[in-house]
Amino acid sequence: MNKAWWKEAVVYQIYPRSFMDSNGDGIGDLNGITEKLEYLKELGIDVIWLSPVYQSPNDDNGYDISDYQAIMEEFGTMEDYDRMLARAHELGIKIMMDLVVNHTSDEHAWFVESRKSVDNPYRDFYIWRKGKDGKEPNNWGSCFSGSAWKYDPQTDMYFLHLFSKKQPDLNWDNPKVRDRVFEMMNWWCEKGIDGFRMDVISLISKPEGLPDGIPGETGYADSGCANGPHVHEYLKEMNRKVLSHYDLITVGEASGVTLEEAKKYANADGSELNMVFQFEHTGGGPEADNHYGKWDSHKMPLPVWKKILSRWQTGLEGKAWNSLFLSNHDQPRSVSWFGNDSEQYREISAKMLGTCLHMMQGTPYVYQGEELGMCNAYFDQLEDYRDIESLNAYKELTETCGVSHEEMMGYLKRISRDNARTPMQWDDSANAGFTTGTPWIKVNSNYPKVNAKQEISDPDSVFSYYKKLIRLRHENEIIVYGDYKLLAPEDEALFIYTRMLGTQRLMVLCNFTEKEVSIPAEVTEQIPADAKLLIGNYSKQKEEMLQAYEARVYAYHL
Ligand code: TEU
Ligand code: CA
Repeated sequence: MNKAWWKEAVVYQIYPRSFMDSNGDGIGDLNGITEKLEYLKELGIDVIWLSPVYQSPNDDNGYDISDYQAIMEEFGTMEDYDRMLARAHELGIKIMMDLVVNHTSDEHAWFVESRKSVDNPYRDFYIWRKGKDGKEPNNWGSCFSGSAWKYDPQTDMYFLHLFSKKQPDLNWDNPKVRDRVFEMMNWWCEKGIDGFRMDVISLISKPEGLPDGIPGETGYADSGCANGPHVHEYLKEMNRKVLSHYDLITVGEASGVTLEEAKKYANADGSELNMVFQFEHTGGGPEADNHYGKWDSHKMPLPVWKKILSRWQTGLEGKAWNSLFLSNHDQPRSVSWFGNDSEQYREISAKMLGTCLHMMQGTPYVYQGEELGMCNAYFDQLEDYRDIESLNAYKELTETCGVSHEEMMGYLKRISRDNARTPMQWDDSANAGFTTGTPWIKVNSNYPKVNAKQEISDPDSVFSYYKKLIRLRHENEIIVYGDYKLLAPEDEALFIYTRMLGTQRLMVLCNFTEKEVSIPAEVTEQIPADAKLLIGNYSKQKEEMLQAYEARVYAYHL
């Protein structure tokens, strides 16, 4: 068992735009975060993953960066940043920066130079190609709809953008690009930051010759850039030139990553990253059953979902390290998607989901508001949405795929990224206490009931429950390091697993339905009479039954 602080840590993701507005302009900011650090201390988390706060024209809310060494004006100044970092450190909280280096903004100085002429020194910082028969160089689609190529009349060539037109992809095959990125990373490390979450790092190495792919419903093909030919070589170089010089926590966002690939990215030998985010359990893997990209995806049957998570639990055991998450700023709210956000079951199912995830092996990530059981936004008007992915997809699917307005509004209500981006609900005052001005995106209307102020003082709240989950992880080595084993894999309602460390055992029991379900005999037999109930989301248990969305964790010795 190889111990490491980042294996024992719990990470909290902040989406700054929606966290806390300190100056009434309706936009969350750095001083707002500093104000709320005590709240995070109270929750007990160890690390903050800060979504991008760099200078950006905000085509994709900061994931389009125009200067990596400057702070977005709306968020504050570099002095505000330094104050936030210092205060976090005083409280024993580490800061992990979002590193977005698959692409920059088209307003980044490198791109402004690059597009000027074919012999500009920055030309090869990006991926430029001639058109083919008056059309795009290949049939790749952008993740945000349409072609992944944009024509630039200045030099009569196209540039590649896997995301928006304002997010040109960097050319990682150019050693100068790598050096500039590593230099910038070292600059942040010297400032004293504690780690990096690396945006779509699995996409940085493009396949040789940029070949066409097989087109889908929209006429465009997946780029096939995931886990490209040189990605591991580049990450090893990054590790040598940056990461290995500091004591950092690193996680690669790796859409399209397979278990075999993850063993390389997150190799226990420390040659690349600490861990990756994989997306198979959120519908991004071979088990997904959708055809309009993610939009018409369905909640997977529980046995399939258990199989995926268990494959990652056991597959990386001793070889690499897992990250654990159910939500982030790109996903619907976890209680709305995996649980049940009705008035009756919202709290109980949010606690059950927290239990199911936090008792697994890996480093857990809590997305802001998840600890309150915040729900999807359920916006009724297209005008309420802000997210570029949602707005572009609305246009593409209704205009070229024959999806009706009603159908698309339904998809957005379930899956739009804006569901996770409504303001943090701090209290029951106007705008949930997020801003004294007009919020940049609507506040979820359930804030009078669902808010931090109320939950902090309630020992039975989702917040208090998450606090306990986090404390338990810090106090019990078995939760961090124990081996994992799935029980009753075919059970359609219950997710049951054990954790094993020496003679210690944990038995984790979760009911994913609103029905009462009996616990299989093979499971009850294993739990000795003197087993201790470590945590549970009901005040009264029934011996052989799990109640609606009930979760229990027993601890015992063999
Ligand atoms: O997301 C990467 C990614 O794969 C997204 O396309 C994701 O699949 C989608 O948002 C799910 O709906 C990262 C960031 O997390 C995201 O916010 C950025 O927009 C994107 O990269 C581009 O930087
Ligand atoms: Ca503000």
